[in-house]
Amino acid sequence: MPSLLTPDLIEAYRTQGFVTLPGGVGPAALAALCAQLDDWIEDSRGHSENYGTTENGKARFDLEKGHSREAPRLRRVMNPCDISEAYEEAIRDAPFVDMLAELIGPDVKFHHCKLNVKLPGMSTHVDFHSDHAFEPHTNSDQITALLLLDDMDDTNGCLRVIPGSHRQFYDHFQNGQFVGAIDRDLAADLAPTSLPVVGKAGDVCLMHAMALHGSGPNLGQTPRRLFIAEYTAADAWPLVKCKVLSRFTGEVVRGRPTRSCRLEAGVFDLPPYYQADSFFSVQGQKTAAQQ
Ligand SMILES: O=C(O)CCC(=O)C(=O)O
Repeated sequence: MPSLLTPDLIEAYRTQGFVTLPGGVGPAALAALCAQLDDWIEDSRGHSENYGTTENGKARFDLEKGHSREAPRLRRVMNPCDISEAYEEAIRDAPFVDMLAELIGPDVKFHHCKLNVKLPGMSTHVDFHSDHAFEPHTNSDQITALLLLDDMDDTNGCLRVIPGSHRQFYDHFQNGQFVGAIDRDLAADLAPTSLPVVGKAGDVCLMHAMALHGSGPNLGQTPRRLFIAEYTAADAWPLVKCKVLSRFTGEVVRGRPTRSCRLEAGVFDLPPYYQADSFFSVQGQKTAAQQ
């Protein structure tokens, strides 16, 4: 298969820790992903607290505080691939999987996925963190694909990434507690150096799992919906119990399975397992049922 990534893009990924490119998914698949999510948002009107069940007993649908029938605030769907053909197909067959295989492949394993939704008026935001801090592996060939389901820019709370931050480990604990985010003062210092992931629906941002990223609330008039899927090289093995377990966790989606385990040197903290439905609670943001 011809390469989907130019040498410049591969170099940008290595130096900045992320690249954004068009064609992450085709138009028909994009329409199917959006239609499914629209249905779930409609359905959420009938619920007043988190609902649905996932493989590890957490709720599948996570509602922001203030959610109501009139103004739904569905902020996250855990592993949509477990309950929707469109999402199941995407985690295996979307072009973005071939793209990321050029960065961490040829042998690639699926880890988990989720939808992060910020409709206009929602206050959900994401404090700066790395995905590695939540799901560390034996080596850092670990990548997060963030597929834009809507056009995104700073007006509707696009993702922001701190370039070069993937070269070191950052502390995500405060007073001995895992808080799922870096220190607030450090975040304030680093935020001005962050770059926005601006793009059109169908574009994908491929981000190193150690890259620090976050995003503000949606202050605009248009939705901001991201499909987020995490993958590792097949010889990277999880060091902790998966917090967002999918029925497809560990499935090899490109290349071949392996028994080998590749170890990379480094020292970092292992996060605890948490029972909270989503990482928004770990970062201190309330759900619909909490006062
Ligand atoms: O929704 C976003 O802006 C980023 C989401 C994210 O970083 C995450 O869910 O780990």
